[in-house]
Formats: sequence, C-alpha cells, structure tokens
Amino acid sequence: MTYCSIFPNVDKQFSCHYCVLILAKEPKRIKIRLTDSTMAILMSLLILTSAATIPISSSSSTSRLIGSANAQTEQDTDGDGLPDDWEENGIPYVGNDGAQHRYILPQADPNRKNLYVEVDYMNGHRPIGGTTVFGAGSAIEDVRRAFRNAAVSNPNTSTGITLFVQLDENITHQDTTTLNDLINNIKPKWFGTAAERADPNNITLLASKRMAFHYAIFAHDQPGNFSGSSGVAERPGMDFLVTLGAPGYAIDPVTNHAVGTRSQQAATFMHELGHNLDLGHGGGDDTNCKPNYFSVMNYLFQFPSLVSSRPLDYSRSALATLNKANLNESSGISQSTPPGLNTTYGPVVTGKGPVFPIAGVPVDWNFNGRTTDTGVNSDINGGYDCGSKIRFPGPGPILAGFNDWNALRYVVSQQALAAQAFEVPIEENISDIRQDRLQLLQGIDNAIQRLIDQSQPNAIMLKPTGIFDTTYIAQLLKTDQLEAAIAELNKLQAKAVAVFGQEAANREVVPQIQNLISTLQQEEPSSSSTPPPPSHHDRIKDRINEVLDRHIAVGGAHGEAAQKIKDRLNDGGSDRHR
Ligand SMILES: [Ca+2]
Ligand SMILES: [Ca+2]
Ligand SMILES: [Ca+2]
Ligand SMILES: [Ca+2]
Ligand SMILES: [Zn+2]
Ligand SMILES: [Zn+2]
Repeated sequence: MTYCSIFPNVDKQFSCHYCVLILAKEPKRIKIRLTDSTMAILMSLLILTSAATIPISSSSSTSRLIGSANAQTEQDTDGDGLPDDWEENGIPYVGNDGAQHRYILPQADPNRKNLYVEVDYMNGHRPIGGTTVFGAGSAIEDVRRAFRNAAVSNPNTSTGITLFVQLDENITHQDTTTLNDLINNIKPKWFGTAAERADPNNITLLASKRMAFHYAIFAHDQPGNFSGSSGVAERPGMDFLVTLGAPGYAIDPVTNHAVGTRSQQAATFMHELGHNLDLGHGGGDDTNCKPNYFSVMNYLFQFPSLVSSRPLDYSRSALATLNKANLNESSGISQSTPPGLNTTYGPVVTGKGPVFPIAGVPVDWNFNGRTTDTGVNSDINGGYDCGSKIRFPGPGPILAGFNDWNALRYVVSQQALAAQAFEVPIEENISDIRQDRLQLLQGIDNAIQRLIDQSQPNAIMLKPTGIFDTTYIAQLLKTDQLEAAIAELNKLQAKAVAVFGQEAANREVVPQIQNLISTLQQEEPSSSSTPPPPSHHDRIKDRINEVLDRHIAVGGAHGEAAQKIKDRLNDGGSDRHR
C-alpha cells in the first residue's frame, strides 16, 4: 500500500493531491474499536443472561444473533453482503430487555442487490433536492437513478441496485471536518435517527444498523491543505464526507452559503461512495485520468468540467489496455459501454492536447494529423490535474481498463474496518475546476494552431494579427466571469469558421469550443462581478457584535467586560472562513 504523507507547505495547485494514511493503530480509531469490543462483550452478556428465554447452544449462534462477521458465511443469494436472513427478517440484535429484536432494512430483497446510506448534513448543506432554486431535481435522486440503472444482474432477473438513502438530520455546522472527526466525533453522536438513538435498546440497535448502512455527512470544508477538496472517504469502508463549502463553489442563493451545484453534489456523493465500495481512481488501481476508464471515479470524469457530456456512472465494461510506451493509433480507444462516449487525452501542453475523441475510433496519439502510426510513445494521461507525479498518473506506462460495477464491495464489516489501514486521497478541488477551464482553452489554442499550420498561406498571414489570441478569455475564466467568457468564445468560433471554413473548423475546433461553453453553463459559480455575500458565520458574528455594542453602551465595568469579549471575538479571525 502506498504511503502518502501530507506536505505542509504546498503550492495551492497541488494541495488536493496528497494522501494521508489513517493507520489502524491511530489512537482515536482504536478508541472506536474498544467501544465496539466493549459493545460486543456487553451484547454477549445480554445474550448469556437471557439464555433462559432464548435458545442458544453455541458461541457461533451467539454471533449470528448479534449479527457479527459470521453473517458473511450465511447465505447471501444476491451477493450484496447482506445475508438473506437479514433481508427477509431484519438484522437480529438483543436488547437491554434481553429479548431478540430485528433491525428492518427498508426495501430489502434477498434476490436483488441493496445498498444503504444514512446522510446527515451540516446546517446549510442539505443536499439539493426539490426545495431550492437550483432546480426541481435532487442530487441524491440523480445518484439513486445511476444505481437503479447499474450494469449488474440480480437473481430475480432484474438489473440494477436499490440504493436506499436515508436523508436524516441537520447537524451542527463546523468550518472544517476531517474523516477522523467523522469517525470519532460525529458518527458516535449523530449516526442513527433521533428516534433510534432514543430507543431503550439503542446501543445494539445502532450496532446492527451500522453493519448495513454507510454513513455520509454533507459538511462544509476540510482543514489546511485539504481546504477546497470536494470530499473524502474510507476505501473500502462505511463512512465518507462531501465537502463543497469552500469559497468558489456555487452558492445557494437562499442561504448565501457555498454548497456546490446539484451536479457537483451528485458526482461527489457517488465518487466518495465508490471509494467505500472499494473503487480507486483507476477502478481497480489508483492510476488517474485514464482516457479508457469511463467512471465518475476518474478525475477526467468526476465533474463534467472537462468532458461536459460525461455520464454520472461507474464504468460498465473494461476497455482494452493502453500502453503509453507503445500506442497503436488505428486501434484508438476500444469501444465504450454505452458506445461512443466522449473521452479526452493529452498530454496537456502547447501543441498537443487536450483533445476529445469518442471511444471506438482511431486516435491521433502523436498529434501529427494521421491516425495510422504504431509504436507511439506519449504521456496521454499527463498534464491534467492528475498529470503530476503526486496526482497519480500511474507508476508505469500501462493504463488498464476496469469494470466498476462488477467489482463493488457493498459492505465492510466492523472487524475488517478496524483491522485495515485507509489510504485517503485528497479529492478534486475547486481550484481544479478552474484549472480545467484553462486546460480546455489550451486545447482550443492547440486546435487553432493546427488549423493555421494546415491552412492556406493567406490564413497564416492572419497569425500575427492576433485575432485568435485567447489571453482575454483566459483572464475571464480565471476570474469566474463565465457569461462574458461564453460570449467571447462564441465570437472566437465565428472567427475560426470565417477564416478556416466550416468543415475544417468543425473538425478541429468547434467541438472544443462548444464543450468549454457547455461546462461553463453547468458550473453556475458565484459571479466575481458582485462581491460574495457574507457567510452565515459572519452574519451570526454581526448579530453578536450588535448585542455587545448595546452592552458596551451601558458603560462601567459591565461595558468594559463586553468590550473585552468583543475584542476577543473580532481578533479570533473568522478570516479563514471568508
Ligand atoms: Ca443479500
Ligand atoms: Ca438484497
Ligand atoms: Ca443521523
Ligand atoms: Ca498520428
Ligand atoms: Zn457551511
Ligand atoms: Zn477520490
């Protein structure tokens, strides 16, 4: 397992690339395990004391009663990690009353795959759905649909997975949250519904629930160099965070709080859940930005910020392996499932990519205008935001295809969780989304240069006039002035058509311009032309200041005390949040 450490002083551009290894022997993690084993002892005691009323003949049936790891050896017809008995009758547990109870799994079917997630959300971060101006759709429903349409077959002859998302409760807002916070502080307090936690048998009830339910928090942001990262998850595991509250993510106009777009929420939820289900950024491996791996796990396709038409999906088939040291152009990228998906390859450098071919057709890997070369050596997944060494373009030249849906590990037992070390990569970041725009513009520059090189001398004459200079567009993109950028891109396209003709422009550059316009239209970021509205933290601070001012006005010792509090409040910097 790769060990990746946190680098304290890093270029912001790379701040999302790091991994942190959460060791199983990390003290707080151990605390959880102790709690679990204490719980197991407690449950065993409860079972022993109730032996008179419940027939128990061996320790193995004890285990089964409390739904331990032995459950894995029980019949699981549909292979979703939930024994048939749990799906038919509920997960068994013994309560304080000594009686056996069952935790009923909603919608469970022993002949169709089920997956369970409880979602709590920090104040202001309720997943988008139905009630906001972001649209009538729901981010969670987008993900449920993707699972319903999954490329997996079931014993009852249906296809797909029933994803049950329990959108539960609003929890206390905190500016930054780590995965360790989630595991050690938030989950013990907030896992389960209020009613479940109030149940007299809540300890064993919740222990049962957590054997089937993943736990997700829609939180604000992550600390330090992780700030701006879209999420974080155990791989494999049962817990994950979605963090789209950093400055620059789309703002909910009702609350004036950054929360991300519906598309970013759905994509990040599915990406982090994918890590829980044991997917890496390359599917079975961590090689990132593979053009032959069509999955929301791949940074090329997590957000629709590079390939605007990318489906919200895990990969449905394993495409042919690509060897960066020995590429065959006529073979291109093998056909995708569904066929004809848009992909992208690089390297993203002057004169090369990104370009956007579809799967199943020959590819000009070396950018020489022909698609007949063999033995090409080119860093085709390089130069993207996963193209640097720490972003895992891969240790060698081999880019393997992978079928995600066939490889999912649905639930991970508490014992397995406790025993493993987690490798936690830092995820796609708001600065990556901005960087993607510039990379798309780089692709447009390169395409125009190819058109100039291929075209008539009179077109070459146009080169020094600078009519295809994109510096101004780059400036607009860097400052989030996306509407103005779209207008300029439309002008650029009209110029390209006028100079090079419709056919050549359509071949090289119009699809690239349209792709960039489409990604910008989907991003709905805050406009930099209007200052960002104050966060709710700042508004609360303003209210406290108002109250303190009234006390200060009273004067005397009372006023002085209030003044001291006010000084401390305003020294203690909510700067980081703004
Ligand atoms: Ca099952
Ligand atoms: Ca099932
Ligand atoms: Ca809860
Ligand atoms: Ca070629
Ligand atoms: Zn927030
Ligand atoms: Zn990831």
